[in-house]
Amino acid sequence: MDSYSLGYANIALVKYWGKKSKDPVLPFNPNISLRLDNLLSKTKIEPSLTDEDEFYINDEKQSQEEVEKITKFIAKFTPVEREKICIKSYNTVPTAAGLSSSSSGTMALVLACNEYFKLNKTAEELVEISKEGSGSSCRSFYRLAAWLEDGSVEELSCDLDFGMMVLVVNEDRKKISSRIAMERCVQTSTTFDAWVEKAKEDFVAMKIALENADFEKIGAITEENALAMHATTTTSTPSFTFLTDESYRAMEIVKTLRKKGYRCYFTMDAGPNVKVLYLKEDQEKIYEEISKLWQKKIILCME
Ligand code: 2P0
Repeated sequence: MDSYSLGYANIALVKYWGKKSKDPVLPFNPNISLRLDNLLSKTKIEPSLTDEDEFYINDEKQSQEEVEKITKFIAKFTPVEREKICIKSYNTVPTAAGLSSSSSGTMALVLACNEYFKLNKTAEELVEISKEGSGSSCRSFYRLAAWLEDGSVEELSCDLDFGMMVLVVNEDRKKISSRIAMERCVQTSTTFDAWVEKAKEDFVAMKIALENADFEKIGAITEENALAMHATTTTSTPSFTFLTDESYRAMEIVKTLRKKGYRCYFTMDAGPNVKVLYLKEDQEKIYEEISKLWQKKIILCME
C-alpha cells in the first residue's frame, strides 16, 4: 500500500481565535477560510516494525511527546485493540510556523486512519473527527469553509479566483502553540469580548462580500479581522505577540502596493509570516512588484 492521503492547509479570512467549549471543540465566533491547494500534507500509515507506535514528519522521527499526542487523538476514532503503527507524514508546509501545518496534517491523518483501519466514515464524520485534532482542520475539507459556533461546517461559494502568497519572515517552529496562545487570550485578554463581537460582525459582512464577489470588501475585512485577532495577544497577561518588525515591514509592502493600485491584502496567523490575498489574474504582476521589495522567501500557495 503506497498511497498517501492528502490534507490541505487553509487560511482564515475571518479567524477562529478562542474556544467556547473544548469537548466538543466549539469556536467562540463563526469563522471563514480559504483552502491553499499548494500547501499540503501527505500521510500514510504502515504496521510498525517495532513494538511502539512511531511518527515521522519529513522522515524525521518525532519525539515521544508528539507520538503520545497523536495516538491520544486517533484513539478517539480507531479500534481500541489495534496493532502498533508507523505514521509517515510529509509536509510541503513548514511545520508549526503559523502556516497552518496543523490543519493539513490533521486532515491527512484522519483520512489515512480511515483508509488504514477501513473505518468507512462519511465525509461529514471525517470533518467532525478532524476538528478534535485541530479545530481549524475541519475547514480544510472545502475550498471556502465556514465553521459555525454550533460546530457545524458549511461550504461557501464565491465566483472569484483567489490567489495567496506567503512572505516568509521565519519558518521556525513557533515559540508558543496556537492552542496555548488562544487559551491565554480567552482567559486574560482585556479586549477578548470586543474581539468576539467584531469577529461575529466580520463573519456576516464577509459572507455578503463573498456572495457579491466584492474583492475590495473581502480584502478589507480580512486585514481588519487579522489585526483585531492579533490585538488580543498584546492585551493578554503576560502579553505576547506573534508579529516581528519584519512582519510589519511585509504589511507595509502590501499597503504600498495597494496605494499604487494593486489589489492585495494581508493576513497573519499564529506566527510572524504574512500572507497576501489577491486575485489569481493579478498574481504575476503582484509577485513581480513584491519581489522587488521583499528579498526573502515567498511561497505561492495556489496553482
Ligand atoms: C485560524 N488559527 O482561524 C486561527 C487564526 C491560528 C490563528 O485556527 O487548538 O490548530 O487545535 O483548535 O486550529 C490555529 O489553531 O487550534 C488556528 P486548536 P488550531 O486559522
